[in-house]
Amino acid sequence: MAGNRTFTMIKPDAFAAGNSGAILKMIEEAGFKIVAIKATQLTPELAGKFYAVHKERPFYADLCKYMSSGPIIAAILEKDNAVEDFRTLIGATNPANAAEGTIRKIFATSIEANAVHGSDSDENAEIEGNFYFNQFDRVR
Ligand code: YYY
Ligand code: MG
Repeated sequence: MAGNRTFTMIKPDAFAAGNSGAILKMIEEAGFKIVAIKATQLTPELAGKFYAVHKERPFYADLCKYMSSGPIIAAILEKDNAVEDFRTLIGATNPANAAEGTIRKIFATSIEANAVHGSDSDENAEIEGNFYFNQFDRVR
């Protein structure tokens, strides 16, 4: 059975452009409830840990630099079928391929600066949420 939580980040490009509020509004209007949320900034080392699964990929170094380049918002979200429904809401990794009306289509400026992160599995949603939040940081 699909889980009911996912994890997101509003990335440095979207945060710096002042789009965090508009993105959170789209997320809430799509039926996701915020379970935990904070503004923070990654170090390059922490970005490297978060994206360790991509460490052999050619874009890894640039991704870690970019993701630590400015403030972000991290959040745990709750909804039935959360992981899949949130991936649908954000759209394809490359905004050029993202469907009309998706968050990345509206707010992303490039494949790297693609506005938002969304977990790709229930297991990773749990791991990624725990990367940022302890048990006292979330709604119970
Ligand atoms: O899950 P998602 O964010 O849609 O894409 P991933 O394949 O997990 O890649 C993570 C992250 O890396 C992506 O959001 C932007 C960046 N990236 C990139 O800069 N260049 C690529 N060719 C692929 C991904
Ligand atoms: Mg991914």
